[in-house]
Amino acid sequence: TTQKKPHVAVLASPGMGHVTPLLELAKRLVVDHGFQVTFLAISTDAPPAQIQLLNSSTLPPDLHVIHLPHVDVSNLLTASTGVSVRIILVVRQTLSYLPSVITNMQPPIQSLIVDPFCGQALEFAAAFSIPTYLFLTTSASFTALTMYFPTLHAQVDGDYSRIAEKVLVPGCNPLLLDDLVPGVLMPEVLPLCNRIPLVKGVFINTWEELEPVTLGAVRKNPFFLGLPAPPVYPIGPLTKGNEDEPLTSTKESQKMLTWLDKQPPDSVVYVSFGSGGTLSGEQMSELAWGLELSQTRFVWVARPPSEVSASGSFFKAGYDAEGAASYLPDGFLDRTRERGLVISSWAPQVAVLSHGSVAGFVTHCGWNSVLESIAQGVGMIAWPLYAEQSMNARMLVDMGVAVWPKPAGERAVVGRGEVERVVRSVMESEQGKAMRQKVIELQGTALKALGLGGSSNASLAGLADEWRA
Ligand code: BUP
Repeated sequence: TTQKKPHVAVLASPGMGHVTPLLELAKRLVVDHGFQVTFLAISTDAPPAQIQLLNSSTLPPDLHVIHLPHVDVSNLLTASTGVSVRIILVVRQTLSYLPSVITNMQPPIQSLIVDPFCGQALEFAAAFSIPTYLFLTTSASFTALTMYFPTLHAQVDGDYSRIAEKVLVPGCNPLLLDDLVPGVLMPEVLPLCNRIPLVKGVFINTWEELEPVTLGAVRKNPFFLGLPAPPVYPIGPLTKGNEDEPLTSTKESQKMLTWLDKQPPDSVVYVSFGSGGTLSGEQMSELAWGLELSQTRFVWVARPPSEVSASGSFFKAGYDAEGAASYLPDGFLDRTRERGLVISSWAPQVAVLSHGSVAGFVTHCGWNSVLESIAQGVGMIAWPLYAEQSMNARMLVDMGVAVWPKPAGERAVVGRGEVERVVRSVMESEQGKAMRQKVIELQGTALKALGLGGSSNASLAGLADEWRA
């Protein structure tokens, strides 16, 4: 008997933080569940790494990538248009092609899976009566807050200064207001919240053992049961694999791996602030001094400071020809030549984190980076910069897998002494050892969740069966 092969479409907004987990989900549906998947990519302004990943010849045959037509938003931009507004404009323009793309797909699609920035797609899909699913590429904790947010917003009448210190999402661990403002509690998020009831289900890139309290609350707490909200499916951690890294390889990324091969086991700290993160010049300098004073080996994916690349850094995504060296303290590169490497291109992050010489990660706590670090058993130094990253950082500290350096002074800069302290504590101290143990424990639960019979595996398999029926 030939089994029915359901056809599912996956739509990702631009940026590796979204494309990577959605592509992993697409691969799993094809490889583990025998689906046919069409991956709809928004390639306008996309970083080269994204194009390389999606054009790879190693994708399974039943995974078909369609690049949606390029759009030109230049007439909508002003000198002050920020990166996120630009992405929103690109997505909106591109999605106007979606109805015709969807109607032409053969065989017709069974379901559509979208990431939160492609929310408009839900309305199109509804018009075609196509069941849609959201894939939130963040934590369950952020998902629960998103579901609770309209209630909270109404309670305080949109005035978040009326919230005392903590936000209590029913049944969940308390969240510190300071971690949520600015960047998380903002009225701009409401349209996304209001779209959640329109979907058939919400995928979350997490797993039971990582966020048991929150996942329990979302399923059982009366508040959540009373919402018109669809079921949640924890299916993570879906991260890119080591085998994907050669696809985005550059001369510099090769150099990085060769350099790591020459370092002793567990001796190197890896420093990267994601595709969107930049530090101020002053902060870069303190970080450099701190790394130097710690006398620890390091690889640093550095890009020019925020004063230089404030806007558009997302799209350049680490392809700054000049590199960051000229912004580092005088003589820094010479003095650290023997034990440090600074590069300014796209890094093979999973290959780096899984390398035997790497034992610590200074990270901006983007959710993908967090998952990759845990999946590779590497303890973190949390350095959140924007969006929900402080929430992620707090969770990691509470779980005992990260330390969070404290800024000082009016400009809230983390000083060199503090950098030296946290680097040493992760790489050398008893606290570092305990952290290593804890993160390896979590790594184990991640592997188990994804394996046959594991919770995330079962969660996706159950849904795949439903789609097949
Ligand atoms: Br930068 C960089 N190499 O040099 P996050 C990033 N990555 O492989 P972000 C590299 O991009 P959002 C590099 O491994 C991760 O999969 C990294 O996602 C990879 O942060 C991804 O960590 C970055 O979620 O995205 O870029 O800030 O804002 O969407 O969270």
